[in-house]
Amino acid sequence: MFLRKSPSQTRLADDQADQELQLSLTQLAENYPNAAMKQVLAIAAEKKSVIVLSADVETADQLLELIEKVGKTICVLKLHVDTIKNFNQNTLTRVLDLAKELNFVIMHDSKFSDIGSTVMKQYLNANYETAKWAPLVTAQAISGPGVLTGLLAGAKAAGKENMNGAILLAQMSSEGALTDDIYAAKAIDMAEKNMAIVAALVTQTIHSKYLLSFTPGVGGLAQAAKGDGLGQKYRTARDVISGGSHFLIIGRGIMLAENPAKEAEAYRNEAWSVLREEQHVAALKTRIELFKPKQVAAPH
Ligand code: S5P
Repeated sequence: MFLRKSPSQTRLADDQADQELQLSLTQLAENYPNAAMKQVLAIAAEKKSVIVLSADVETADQLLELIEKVGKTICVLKLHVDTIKNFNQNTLTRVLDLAKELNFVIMHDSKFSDIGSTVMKQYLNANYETAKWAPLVTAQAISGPGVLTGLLAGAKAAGKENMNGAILLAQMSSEGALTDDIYAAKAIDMAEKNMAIVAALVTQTIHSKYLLSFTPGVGGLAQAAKGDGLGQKYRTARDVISGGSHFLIIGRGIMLAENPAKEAEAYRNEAWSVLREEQHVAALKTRIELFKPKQVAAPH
């Protein structure tokens, strides 16, 4: 006979699945090779959130207002400070205070793509000296591993060696992106060979055995059906996490909602309820094992 679970049994099973996922994220944080991602994973476990808010607003006031509403629900805030008209040093100071107060890590979406020497200078000097205040930055793989060598050199020069990390784009979300499967495989290989600086990947459908994945192009069913009219493609939170990604990068799906705080919570709960499914927790556990220091056999 088929027995239905009572509401209290369901609640108990959900609580157990929550705890299991929280424990896996915490253990992965302990073993993950990059310091900035360790912090992201610890916050994800604590807040039960794998949501990255892409705060693509146009004024400093809008930015601070959005962070005040949504900051408590996210594990990472992704910024392009150069898309905000009146962003200044005071805005940055306030954003950094909010990151501490509301407990999230900052990712600057620089999409570095030049030769290493230029990237190093951009990382050190552009956008209020990015290397000093953004633990995570994004980079394109198109110019080859020099981009990562440049970022590593920049992190060292800024006194942030072993602290900052690069998020390498292996696949893009936009219509007609040139990041086909062959490109993605090469980018992932490049990332895995440069884990002194690479913290994670931006991917869509192809993932690394080691590095965690962040995925943009996430929206509700209406966004998924229509796109944004400018080439962005969307999938639902459920599709993305079911496909093996770990963190959702969401901009307009939250920003433009009538109630951004409520919408962010809805995305957080949806993503979390998929990630705590057995097969995804098992995949996280496999990564924990891969990163654990190998036991060296004692000499006889
Ligand atoms: O492939 C990509 C990589 C990135 S980082 N596709 C993207 O859309 N992004 C960024 O994610 C993009 O720059 C934007 O800041 C965010 C998506 O915003 P949304 O409003 O479409 O959710």
